[in-house]
Amino acid sequence: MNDFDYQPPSLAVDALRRSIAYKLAFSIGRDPVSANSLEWLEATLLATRDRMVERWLRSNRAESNLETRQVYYLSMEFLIGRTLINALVSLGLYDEVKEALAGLNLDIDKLAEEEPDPGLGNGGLGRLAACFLDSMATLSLPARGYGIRYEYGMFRQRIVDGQQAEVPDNWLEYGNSWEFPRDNVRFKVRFGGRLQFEGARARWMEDEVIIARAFDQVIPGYDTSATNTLRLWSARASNEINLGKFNQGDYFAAVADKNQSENVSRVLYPDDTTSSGRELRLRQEYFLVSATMQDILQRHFLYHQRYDNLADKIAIHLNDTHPVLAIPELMRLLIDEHGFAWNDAWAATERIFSYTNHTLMNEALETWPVDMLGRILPRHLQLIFEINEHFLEQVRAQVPGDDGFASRVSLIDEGNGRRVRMAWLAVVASQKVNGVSELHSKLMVESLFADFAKLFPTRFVNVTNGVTPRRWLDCANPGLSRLVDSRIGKRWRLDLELLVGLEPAVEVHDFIDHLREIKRTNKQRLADYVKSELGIEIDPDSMFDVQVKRIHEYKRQLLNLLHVLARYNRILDDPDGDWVPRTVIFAGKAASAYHAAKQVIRLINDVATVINADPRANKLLKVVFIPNYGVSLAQLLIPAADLSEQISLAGTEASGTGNMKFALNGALTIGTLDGANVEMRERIGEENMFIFGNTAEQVEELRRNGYNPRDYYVKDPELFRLLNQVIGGTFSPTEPGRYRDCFDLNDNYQLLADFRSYVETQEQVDVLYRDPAAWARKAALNIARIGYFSSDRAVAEYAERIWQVEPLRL
Ligand code: 26Y
Repeated sequence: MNDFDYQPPSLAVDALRRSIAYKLAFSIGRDPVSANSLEWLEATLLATRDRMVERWLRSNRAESNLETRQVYYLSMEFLIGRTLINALVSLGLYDEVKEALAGLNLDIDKLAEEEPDPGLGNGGLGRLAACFLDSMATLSLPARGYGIRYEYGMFRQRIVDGQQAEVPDNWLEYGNSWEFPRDNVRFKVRFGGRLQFEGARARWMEDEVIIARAFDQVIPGYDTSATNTLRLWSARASNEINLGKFNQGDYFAAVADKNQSENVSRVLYPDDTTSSGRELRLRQEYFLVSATMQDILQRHFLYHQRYDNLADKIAIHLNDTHPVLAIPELMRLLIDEHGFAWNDAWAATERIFSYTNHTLMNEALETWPVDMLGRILPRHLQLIFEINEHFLEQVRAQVPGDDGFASRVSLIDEGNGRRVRMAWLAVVASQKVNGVSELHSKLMVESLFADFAKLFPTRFVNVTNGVTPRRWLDCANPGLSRLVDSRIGKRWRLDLELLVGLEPAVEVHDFIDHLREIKRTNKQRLADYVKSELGIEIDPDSMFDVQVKRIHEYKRQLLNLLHVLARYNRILDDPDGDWVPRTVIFAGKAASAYHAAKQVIRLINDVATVINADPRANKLLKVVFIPNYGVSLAQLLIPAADLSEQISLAGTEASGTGNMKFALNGALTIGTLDGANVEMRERIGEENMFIFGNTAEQVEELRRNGYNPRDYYVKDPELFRLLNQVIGGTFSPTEPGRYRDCFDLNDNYQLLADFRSYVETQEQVDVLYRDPAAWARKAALNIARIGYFSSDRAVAEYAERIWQVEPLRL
């Protein structure tokens, strides 16, 4: 049987069952009688993959049309999550495969949980890239993603004695059935060495060569035959072994060298928001962009047989500054390899690139020491200097006589041991630069890029983030999806704003009751998980108050914990009070070298130990830290939440995307006016969210006037008491000094300034929760009004305003 020619009957359950069994026998070599669940899963993946491939080939054929302009989305991170269920949902085959597997005595959902979850990203930025891939395919855009096939993704998090322990994530251990290794797609990536000039062209006398090998992953669009590609690069040593050393008899050194070069794609930097500045990271970034740019140029030439129309035919998007070396790499390839004059190469480059900024925080901005860059990438450093010279010449003409301005915008920071400012390079070379929420984009042009906004007033735009409704509602919350279908039909999956059609239903008792039942079922499912993973009983009738995201000071998990402690004290003070039972759930990883964040995890667990064991309180309050947050856990947690904690210091969270996923799943938000929360409030309505705390302007004002956290500490007795408890060791009796330095004296993220307002707002949360129907009605309004925050809308904006690309006609 040839699956490729196999037409509609293959969609039938019976045919699916046969092709799964066929894969089991002929691709895996197993007898159904003795196959284990991993082998059945593998067989199911392969049978599913076959059904994606035909569409994929058709899409690729359509892309080779000479009129088409291609988008390339470059990202050091793609957090795509598990693929099977999402792929089946996209193909419209979920029910059929479920039935086919049931016929083999297998449960599809149990099987699907055995699929490894590739954690090739840290958090929001990587997950956004994955949502965008899904949307680009669904909108039939001619787009490809490029990234690195890290052998080890984000570490797995264990909690040992209350503390985070990092365990390597060997996700490829049992192979990856979704990928197609492209043994014939290989590019050389060079490092080090020296330059020899012939006019404007440089010859790079090579020193070290690494081979980039392509692995392709199919990205199906939903309900369309459009199917895109995510191409991930893996490093291979250029010579299997270093022959020189081998001949000298040093077998060990020869093999060690090979391992050294392959380190480039070994492991993801588990470092969210702080720029780590290590040499291997620079090499990774260059490895991604060099292979990618060579591949892009090769494909372009294959289609067009010329390079002079490059800027008409391709758009390259930089997901943060991490792939910014693509800019000098394109210049290098055009000048040194394809004979472009400098000005022509620059003219093309300036039209090709666009860049998304994801943070304004100083410590997260990438800069590289000039020395290091010159040693590893001499030609690129030299091109960056040239770009800078041209740019500063233009600056001096535009803003004459202001050396301060010129040194501020210079690509080279002369003050700081001489470093290259990667964000500046991205801005200078991009035709568009965007922030990820209205507030963030506004602050971006007022602060970080203020000087550049004067030079290039039309370059800066906003594209508010979005999330894919396929994964975050359809796959994650089948119960709610079915309820929505029953009211407004199924098309919301392709046009999320259709959810407004639910508004009339919020007044319908039956609908609201249904919504509550679904939430209850999702909460029970999570409670079962917590019981089986952690041995902790949580009550699905208590309010599930959830904060899940990377652990970072600016996100203020500690503020959440301060509220927990206030509540605990109040319960102890009045044990017979009429309390609303709550389960406060945390999850998230801390960067492995981020001490303060790791202490937060430890404190959460210490507090949990004390509260959960206290019979005076533990019927009314429980605290759980669920280990190893990632896409899969998010799919379980988010649909089970009643309350979504989005409490970052105003002006620090660029957008947030979890905030959108929670609202889409019918949780109410308690949050500050930060990132996309601001726009959520505009659309959902202030009365349907719990907004508290200082605004970004007030935060700035406090800072300007000399913020003094002590004032709050001494003036607020409740705060005074609980801070003293933490610092004094109430939650760490075996080591009373453990949290002595936990609260940073400067309180850089102004927890204390927002504490009172937060606690008062939490009281209002309780009031509403006592009225389940009123709560559910607001939850329904959140769902009905969240449609704007679809990644389809975001990607359509990119396509039109930034990339100028159109959907493929298939
Ligand atoms: C430099 C390097 C080690 C590094 C690696 C990852 C630096 C930053 C990051 C990740 C940043 C990130 O995830 N940013 C988040 O991007 C989301 C998508 O735009 C936003 O919603 C979120 O507010 C922002 O923190």
